[in-house]
Amino acid sequence: MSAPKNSRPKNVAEHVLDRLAAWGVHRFYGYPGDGIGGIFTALPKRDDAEFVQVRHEETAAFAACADVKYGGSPIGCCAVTGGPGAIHALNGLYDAKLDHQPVVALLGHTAQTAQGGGYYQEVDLGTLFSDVGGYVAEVKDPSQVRHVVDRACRTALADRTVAVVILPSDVLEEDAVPEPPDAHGYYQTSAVPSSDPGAPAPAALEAAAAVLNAGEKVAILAGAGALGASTELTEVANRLGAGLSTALLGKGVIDDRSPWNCGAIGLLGTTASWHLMRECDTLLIVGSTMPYTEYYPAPGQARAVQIDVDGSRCGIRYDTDVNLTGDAATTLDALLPFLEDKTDPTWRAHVERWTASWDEYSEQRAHARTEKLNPELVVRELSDRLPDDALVAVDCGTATSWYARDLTLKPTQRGSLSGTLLSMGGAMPYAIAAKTAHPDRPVVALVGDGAMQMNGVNELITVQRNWRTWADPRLVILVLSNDDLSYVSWETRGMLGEAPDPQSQAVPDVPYAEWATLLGLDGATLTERDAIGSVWDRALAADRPFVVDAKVDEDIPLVPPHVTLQQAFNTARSQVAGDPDALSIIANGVKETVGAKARSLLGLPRKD
Ligand SMILES: Cc1ncc(C[n+]2csc(CCOP(=O)(O)OP(=O)(O)O)c2C)c(N)n1
Ligand SMILES: [Mg+2]
Repeated sequence: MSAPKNSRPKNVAEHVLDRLAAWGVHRFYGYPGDGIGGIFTALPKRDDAEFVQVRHEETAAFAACADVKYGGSPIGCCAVTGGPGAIHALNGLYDAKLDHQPVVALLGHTAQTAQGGGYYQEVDLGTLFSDVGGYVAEVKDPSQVRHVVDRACRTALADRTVAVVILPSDVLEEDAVPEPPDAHGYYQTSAVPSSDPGAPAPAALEAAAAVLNAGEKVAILAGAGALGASTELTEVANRLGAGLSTALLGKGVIDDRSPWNCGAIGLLGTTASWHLMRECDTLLIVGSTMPYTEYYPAPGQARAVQIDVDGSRCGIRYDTDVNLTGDAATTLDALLPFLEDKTDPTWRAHVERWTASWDEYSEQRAHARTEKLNPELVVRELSDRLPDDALVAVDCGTATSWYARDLTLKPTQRGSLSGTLLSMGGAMPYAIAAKTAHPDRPVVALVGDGAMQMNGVNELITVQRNWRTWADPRLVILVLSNDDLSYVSWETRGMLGEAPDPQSQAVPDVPYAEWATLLGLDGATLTERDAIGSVWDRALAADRPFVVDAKVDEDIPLVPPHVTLQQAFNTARSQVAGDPDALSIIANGVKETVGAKARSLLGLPRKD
């Protein structure tokens, strides 16, 4: 269609946004710069586009990923300038790639006229993004826009990955070619998403059912791919009399309070999950590629079926017998008619005993007296207070462990984190994305003080700028202030057998609640055990975002569900070899801590 009289034709930037809108992309996280300038002048002219300015391009990319994870947009999008802006965005884009989220990154770039000349900020973006991008293309001619944006969106959705569109600043200003000519070398592409693969063929379902029906002790491992299949998973689990473990990103798919849900698997997992996996005879993996294979059944122990939307992800963690390619809900639903009811309740009864004894043990751990606040108690006290529709954002650190073990979620809630890249600095961008996608839902972020200092204090400025537009202003940020990069301190003790070096591990004490107050937000410093509940209540009833600065003990051991002798020995060695925290670690140890095990291994007297 030709442009109306006296108005200029659309330019490339406007065409890019038109085409993205056709794919349902209406939200843009980003940060401006001259490379991407055309997009930033086109965005405000649209009434179907929302732009969220954050403090750092990495935040924009993390938030674009989290936008999809929290069910905000079908495709996440970030728009950043070339050179330094694009480089900043890389980490968040890798988070999306590794967690299989569809994200399109719009990268500004040096003008075509200057490329190759060593211009300011000129970086070879095509090369730099070739690993993170499942699709990478530079728009050098306006006729490319339609097919490049269409293919970027299609690839992001179909392959659940990152697609990168590089936009030289001068091309963005050129006249658009919305309808490429019907001529050799041009494409007429579609903005209609492809349908999902549907259910596997009956023969494959039958083969899977034969394995599952033959088992007497069935374990299910559910990951991110199972989210959205709560009903189907419950039916299959009940039919099979199975117990269930969740990978970090699958948490909440089944109510954590369900007696057959053994909770988290892996290093940060529960003893119940450890037993489930080590004693089952049959394994059903749904949407998970959790890579710590030592937490799976031993090789040869179980027959196994795997369901994954991407067939290439099946059979890569366990020697599976049948692999079903398909979306979890559709496939489980199609599998049900083939499954026989297991009538023997013995296995379920075992599973329920394991979960009950884990609950008792973790309750004891949370109530163990510690010098400063016990972080497990702080997180545990949130469980019963967490609103039914809450969204939770979690950072990488000990917060991940307390989230996995001590917080109970259910399917109406949703928690997320940088689940495969395990990057620090994810929680605040995720929380911002959660609030932006769902301004009417309460959000809670669990963040370490190291992560808070990495980017959280800055992103509170984004919160301050936007919170008044949220229908429900509640965003509670729990900072686990332990003045330490505690997770790594524990890795140093447990895996390297060395005392952590305060020069690298200690982080400065910062008054986070005061910083929040200074910004016009609310906050409280939490130091007293008896005040934990009332501070949560206050934070969750606040009329604005609230920072809880909890002064927690850094010496709470991260006990793997199955402590190996080597880990325990290494821990003991570091404690005896001059770790200044050794005494309080041991003093803080409840019965089953690494410290206590290590002491007994070394024949040291028990600390009661
Ligand atoms: C970007 C990034 N840098 C470094 C790490 C390694 N790392 C993992 S956890 C952690 C410590 C986190 O410290 P903090 O945020 O204070 O949480 P804590 O473990 O003390 O609760 C570090 C340094 C990482 N995962 N990501
Ligand atoms: Mg810390």
